[in-house]
Amino acid sequence: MSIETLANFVDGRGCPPASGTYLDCENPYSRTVWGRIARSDAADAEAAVSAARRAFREGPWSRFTAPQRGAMLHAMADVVAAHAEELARIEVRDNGKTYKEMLGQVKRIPEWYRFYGGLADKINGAVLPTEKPGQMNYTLHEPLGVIAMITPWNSPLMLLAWKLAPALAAGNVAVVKPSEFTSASALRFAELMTQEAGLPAGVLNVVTGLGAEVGAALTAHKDVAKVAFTGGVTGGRAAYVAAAEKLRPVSLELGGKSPNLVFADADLEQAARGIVSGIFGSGGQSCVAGSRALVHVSAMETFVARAVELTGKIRLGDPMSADTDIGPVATPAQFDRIMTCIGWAKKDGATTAIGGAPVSDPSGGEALFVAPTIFTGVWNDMRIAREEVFGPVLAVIPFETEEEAIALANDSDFGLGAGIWTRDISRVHRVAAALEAGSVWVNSYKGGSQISPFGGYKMSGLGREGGMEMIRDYLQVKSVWLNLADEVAYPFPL
Ligand code: TXE
Repeated sequence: MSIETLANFVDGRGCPPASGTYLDCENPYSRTVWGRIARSDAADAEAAVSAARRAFREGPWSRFTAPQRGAMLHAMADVVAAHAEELARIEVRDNGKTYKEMLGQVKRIPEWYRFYGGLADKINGAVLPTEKPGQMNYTLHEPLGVIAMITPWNSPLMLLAWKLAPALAAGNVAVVKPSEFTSASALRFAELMTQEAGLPAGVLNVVTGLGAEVGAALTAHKDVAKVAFTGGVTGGRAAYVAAAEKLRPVSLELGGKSPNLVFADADLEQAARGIVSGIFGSGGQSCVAGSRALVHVSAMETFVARAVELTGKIRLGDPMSADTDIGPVATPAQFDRIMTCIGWAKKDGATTAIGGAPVSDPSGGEALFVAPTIFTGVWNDMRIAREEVFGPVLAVIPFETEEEAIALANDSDFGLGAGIWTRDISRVHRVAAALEAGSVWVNSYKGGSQISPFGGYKMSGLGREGGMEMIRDYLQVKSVWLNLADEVAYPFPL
C-alpha cells in the first residue's frame, strides 16, 4: 500500500526536510502507517523562521492595515468552517479521538478567528498626559515578530487556534511545530489558509518532527520573538529554558490533576454525570480532565455507585462511529504510561471500582484501549493522585470538612481546573476564591470560550489563552516622545 509523504509548509509551499528523513504516521485505530512527515532539524527551523521574518518585515503582511488583518482572520474562519469535516477526519486518523468530538472542536475554531479578527482594529495606543511641558508622548502597540507555536496531539487545531488567532490579529507571523503524532492537520490547515483564505506566503509556516530536534531548534532560535507552548511539563520546561537563554517571553499551557469537589449537599446525580464526562470525555486525554474526585464521606457511597454505573455504559470502539464514546489511546507510549499509572494505584492499595485493565479492540484489530477506570480508597499522597495520567483514570478521595476539601484540592503541583458541586451559594464563592486553579466550574465541569481566559496556576502553566487582554501578550508597547518646542533643552555651555 502506498503511503502519503507530507513535506513541511514554508513560505507558502511544500518543502521537503533538509535531511531527507521522515517519521511514520500511524492511525491508532487501524494501527496502520498511513503516511510520513518530515523529520525536520535546525536547518528547516532556520528556513521557516527566515521565511516568517521576511513576511513580517518586507512581505505584503507587513503592509496589511489592522482592518485588513481582521478581514483575513474572518476569511480564515470561513475556510475552516467550509473544511470542518475534512479537518476533523485528519485529526481522528492521527489521534484516535472520536469524530464527533473532533468535529465539534473544529466547528468551534472559526469562533476563535472571528473573535480575534474583531479585535485586530481595536488595539490602539494613547496620547499620555505627562508632566513635561512642550513634550508629547504617545504609545504604539506593535507585534512581536516571529512566534514559535509548539502544539500537542490531543486537540491539535484547536490549540493552534488559541495561539494563532491572537498572534495574527496583532500582526505577528508564525512557525508552528505540531506534535510528531498529529502533524497532518496543521499542514493541511496552513495550505488551506494560504490557498483559499489568501494568507500571504510566509505568515504561517509549519515544520514537523521531534520536539527534541526541530522543536528545540525553534525555541532556541535567535529570531523567534516568543514561544507559545502546549504540552507536557518536561517539554514545556525545555522550551522555557531555551527561550530564557534568549530572554524571550513564553506562554505555557501544561497539564493538570484537576479536582472536582463534591459536597454533601450536592445534586449527586448531576455531580456523577459531570465528573464522569469530565474525566472520560476525550478518554481522559485532555489537559483539564477532572482526574481527582474529592467526595464528602456522607456522599461517597451514592456518588461512587452512580459514577460506576454510568462509566460501565461508556462504549469503546471505532472513533469514526457515531456510537463510540471513546476511541483508542493515541499512541503506544501513552498506553504504556496509562497502564503504568494504573499499576501504581493498585500497588499503593487503591480499590478498583471499575476498569483498571486494557480492553481488547472490539473490532478484533490491534488498537489499544484502556477501560475507563475508577479507583476509590485513594489518598492524596498516592502517586495516582499526584501525577497526570492523561488517560481514562479517576481517583476518588474522601474528605470530611470544607477546609479539608480545599486543602486537598490545592495540595497538587498543578492548578489548571477545578469543579465545585454544591447547592450552597456562600460555599460556592468561598471555595471558588480559595482554589488554586485557573478555571473553576460550579455545578458543571469543563467548557470554555474564546472570550474567557484559560490557563494554569503553578506547574499547569504560565500566561492565559483566550479573552481580550490576551492579545497584549502578542504585542509590545513603544513609547514615542515628541519635542513640541522649537529648541532642544541643552544642559552644557553653548
Ligand atoms: O507531550 P510533549 P507528549 C501531557 C500528558 C502527556 C505528557 C507527554 O501528561 O502524557 O504531556 O505527552 C514538543 N522543545 N500532555 O509527549 O512531549 C512536542 O514535539 C520543544 C498535556 O505528547 O510535551 C510536541 O509538539 N518542543 C497536554 C509538544 O511539545 C518540544 C497535551 C507537546 O509534546 C520539546 C499533551 C522540546 N524539548 C500532553 N519536547 C495538554 N496540556 O493538553 C517536546 N516538544
